[in-house]
Parts: sequence; structure tokens; C-alpha cells
Amino acid sequence: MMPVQNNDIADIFSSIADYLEIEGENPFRIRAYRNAAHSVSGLGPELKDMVAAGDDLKQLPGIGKDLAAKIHEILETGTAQALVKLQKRIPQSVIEMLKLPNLGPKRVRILYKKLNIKTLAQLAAAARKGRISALDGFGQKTEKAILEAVESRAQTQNRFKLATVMPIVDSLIDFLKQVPGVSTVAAAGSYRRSRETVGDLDILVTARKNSPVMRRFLEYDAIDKVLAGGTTKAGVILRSGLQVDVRLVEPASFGAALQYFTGSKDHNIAIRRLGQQQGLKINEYGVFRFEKQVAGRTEKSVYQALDLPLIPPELRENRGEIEAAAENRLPQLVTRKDLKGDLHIHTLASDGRNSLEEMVQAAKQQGLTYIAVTEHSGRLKIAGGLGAKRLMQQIDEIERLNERLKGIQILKGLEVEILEDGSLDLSDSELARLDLVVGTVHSHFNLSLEKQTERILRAMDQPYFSMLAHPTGRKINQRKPYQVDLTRVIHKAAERGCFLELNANPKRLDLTDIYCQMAKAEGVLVSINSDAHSVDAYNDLEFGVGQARRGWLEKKDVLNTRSLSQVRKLLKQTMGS
Ligand code: DGT
Ligand code: CA
Ligand code: CA
Repeated sequence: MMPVQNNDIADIFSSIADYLEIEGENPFRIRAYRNAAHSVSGLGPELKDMVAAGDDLKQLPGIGKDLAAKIHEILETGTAQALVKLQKRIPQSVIEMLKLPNLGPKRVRILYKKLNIKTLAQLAAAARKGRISALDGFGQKTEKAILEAVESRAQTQNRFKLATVMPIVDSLIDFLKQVPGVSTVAAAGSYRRSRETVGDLDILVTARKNSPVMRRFLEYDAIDKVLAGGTTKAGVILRSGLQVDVRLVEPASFGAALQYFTGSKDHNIAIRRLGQQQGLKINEYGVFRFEKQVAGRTEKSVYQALDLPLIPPELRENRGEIEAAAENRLPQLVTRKDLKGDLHIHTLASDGRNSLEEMVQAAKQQGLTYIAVTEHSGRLKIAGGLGAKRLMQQIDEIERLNERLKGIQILKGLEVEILEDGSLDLSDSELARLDLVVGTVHSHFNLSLEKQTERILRAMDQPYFSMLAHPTGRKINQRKPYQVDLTRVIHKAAERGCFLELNANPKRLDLTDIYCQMAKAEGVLVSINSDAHSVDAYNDLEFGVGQARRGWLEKKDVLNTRSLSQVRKLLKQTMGS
């Protein structure tokens, strides 16, 4: 279990308050949870450290005996039984409605209790029929706003971030593997292709004839609702809201099924057409010539039947991968092991949660040989940004620390604010002592395409500018990218010899696959950075690598696959020119 942070505890308390409010509980109890959430999230020290030191939590504002006990419970188990019980009573999809701009718990309660609305789809249907404006406290304006909000979210919001799905997949696969008679369990679909979001999960199973696997799947603990339960195919919705389809396939067809259900659909259509040209029929059961199965036990055999090498799942989008495979020029995609360093991390000095030494040791354990410390610059006050004075202190500290370090070195960096006019938050003479400058847009997201692009290009033209962090600022399902012409940004990076970040945080995954491909085509190196704010965030590098692979990037296309001395040399060219 990952260490529980104060924010996790605060989230659990606010969730409990939301659920209680939807249930129509006593307002005092609801307020107690809201106050506690507020108190915990504003607390300086971590509760886990306070508990370890034996502090009495009841001394904290808004925390009585009951809530103190719940904090202990959350620290020990990662959750509160009170919340688990509520989650069993009220579907997750009802809670989803709270995320709409016009709906708080009071209104969701009315919709749920009076109209029995449990999902966004039911909500939209009721709004279209005018049933919502007929309720007390909802006017026609609200009804229209709700409908618009549901519809604008419909396309993206019911997709789950890859990182959210990963632990769910791991637990489910573990569960299925335990069922007697099961031999193989594999995840297919967009999940296997490492798409940044997953619509539903597709799982394939092979098992002995009399295995109870399909029956046992329906008893899986995390299921909210069974949609269909057959002997070879079942579909359910988990309490998280994620739909899962499980298919039982014959071992002789496993490879064909894996190929088919991995998709993408466009890739499959192209593959099937190629088969037809060679007199082969390809479907989820196998590859057939005149009704005789000629391949399909393994996925490799399916591609082999077409005279193709196995195509990595991340490339299967029908974007030229089949032609590349036919001409034997598939890229050797970058892997996590290829990464030698991380060029964007934070520590306690700005808004990170671990000390510099902790971040260094954790990086070393991850097999990295260098990290660049890149705190926020002074202008970003909410993130404890560093002005020139504190930056110089940190530089001194890093230089001292580097002398003692073995097997890893720290590069001196800064995540510097790009100001509205494209200038940087610190002066050239202040930036000159650094090894790299990572430029970032954290403000004025709403500029026009032309203005935003000009602003960023001007920043890239500054004499000290190494890399553009999270180039579009988007947060998946949460914040749209700001308007920026990345084609021009990539041209500029090529011209200036600077770099683009692929931010590996699974909420960002910014650069996207298409622009990775474009950067590669222009010879611009991409740096896969964790943007870690804590020691466990280095694990996110894996998601960045997944996205890079979808963007056809090879080891040579990625800056931080280079050795420390090569990286130093490349970064030096971006400093003071
Ligand atoms: P998702 O779930 O929206 O994130 O995306 P996928 O790619 O997982 O799509 P899904 O779950 O609808 O279907 C899984 C795979 O099954 C898909 O990638 C390719 C295959 N597939 C589904 N429908 C069709 C179809 O009509 N034709 C072909 N050739 N393949 C299909
Ligand atoms: Ca799927
Ligand atoms: Ca599916």
C-alpha cells in the first residue's frame, strides 16, 4: 500500500460527506465530515508522521474521537469502512453526477430520490423530456445547462485514465488466475494498446473444459451490476463504473482472439483486407484458408500468416504500421529500461512532498543515473516557487551533495514560468548557473491561438531555454489543452536545438502520440519526464513510455536515454546561446 497522505484522508472525508448528503443524513454529521476534510487538507505536517510520533489527533481542529479513529483506520487500511458501506448503497454513477457544474449533493439527492436517476445517461434523458424542470428548485435554465454539461462530457468523461484502470486490471487478472482450471488471462483492447484513456476493458481467458471461471467471474467482489453472463462471454460494470467484458476462448484460437480484441478496429480492418488479398479469412477464431485453420494459437502466428512480424500493440492504429511491418522497418520502440534519467522533478523546496535526498535515493532505486531538480520559479507562489536567492541556495546544496553521491548525479534545473509576454520569470544572469531551464505555461491559458503560440515561441527564443514542459497544459478529462500551434513549436525546437517534454504524469501525458511522431520526424528529441512531486511518482515514467511508444519513439528519439555526459553536452547547447 502506498503511504496515505493528508489529501487522501481529506478526499475520503469529503466523499463520505457527499454520500451522506445524498442519503439525506443529519446536517451536523455532514458538516463534521466537511470540516474535518478542510482541517486535514490544510494541515502542515503529515498525519501519518503525527501518528507515528504518538500525537493525539483529537487536539486538531474539527477532529473528535470518532474522526480520530477514522484517521487511524484510513492510515492503516487505506480506506474507511464507513465509506465502503456507503459505496455499496449508492452507485458510483450517482456520485459521478456531482462532477457536473450545476449539481451539488442536494440536487443530486432530489434527482436520485424523486426521479430515480442513477446515471448520466438517465439524467440526459430526463432533461430532454423536461422532467427535471418540473421539479422544485430546478428551472428550465438549469435543465438546459445540465443537458449541455452531460453531452459535452459524454465523449470523454466516461473514459477512464490508464493509470486508474491499471490496478483494477491487476486485481481482476489475479482473481481470474486463481480460479481452478484457468490457464491464461490477458487484457486486450485499448488498455493493451496503452491508450491514455480506456472506454471499457476487454479480458480474454483460456481454461480447461469444466472450469467454473465464467460463473466465478460474476461473483467478483468489485462488481456493481451484471450486464450479461453467458458460458463464453460475460459483461459487468464494476463499482468504479468501469465496464469489463470477459471472453472464454479455445487455446487454439487464443492468439487470434487476442489479436482481434486488441484492435484497434481500424488496424483489424486493414489486417483483414490484407488477408483477403492473400486468400485468407481472419477473425477472432483464427486465420483460415478454405475453412482450414492455418494460424491463431499465438498472436505471432496470425501476423506470420500474413508474412508480417508481430506489430507492437501500441502501434496498432492503422497509421502506417502495417506498411512498415511489410517493409521490415517497424521502429524498435523505446522501453522503460532505456531511460537513464529524469529531467523534471520537484522536492520540498517548492511543492514536492519529499526531500532532495529522498528523491535522489528513490531515483537510484529506479535505476536512474541522473535527475534534474526543477522547482517552480518565484512567480508560481501557490507552489512555493523559488526566487533567485533560494535558487542560488539550492544550487549550492546540489553542488555539495553531488560530490558525495555515487552512481547518480543531480542536474541543476528550474521549471521557470513563461510570462504572458513570453519572457521568463528569472533573468539570464540568474539562469546562467543552471544546467537546464524547463519553461512552463501555468497562467493565461485563455490566450488566442496566435497569441499563445507567439508567447511560447518567444520563450523558446530566450538565450536560456532547454525544454518546454507539458507542451499543451491539458489535464485528461479535466482541462482542455490551451490553444497552441504545436507544429510551429516543434519547428522552433528543431531550429533552436531545444527539447520537448513528454510529461509522464498519467493525468497529463502531454505530448500526445501524434506530436511525438511529428517531433521525431523533425529531429526534435523528446524527454520523458515524471514531473515527480514524491518518491513514488517515478513509477509514472512507465505511462510516459507507453505514450512515447504510441508515438513511434525509439531509444534514439528520447533525450533521457542518453548517458549523463551526453545529456550534459546536449543541454549545454541550450544554455546561453
Ligand atoms: P475503448 O474500449 O473504447 O477504449 O477501445 P477498444 O479499442 O478497446 O474498443 P472496444 O472495447 O470497442 O473493442 C475491443 C477491440 O475489439 C477493438 O479494439 C477491436 C475489436 N473490435 C470491436 N469491434 C470491432 C469491429 O466491428 N470490427 C473489428 N474488426 N474489430 C472490432
Ligand atoms: Ca475496450
Ligand atoms: Ca469492449
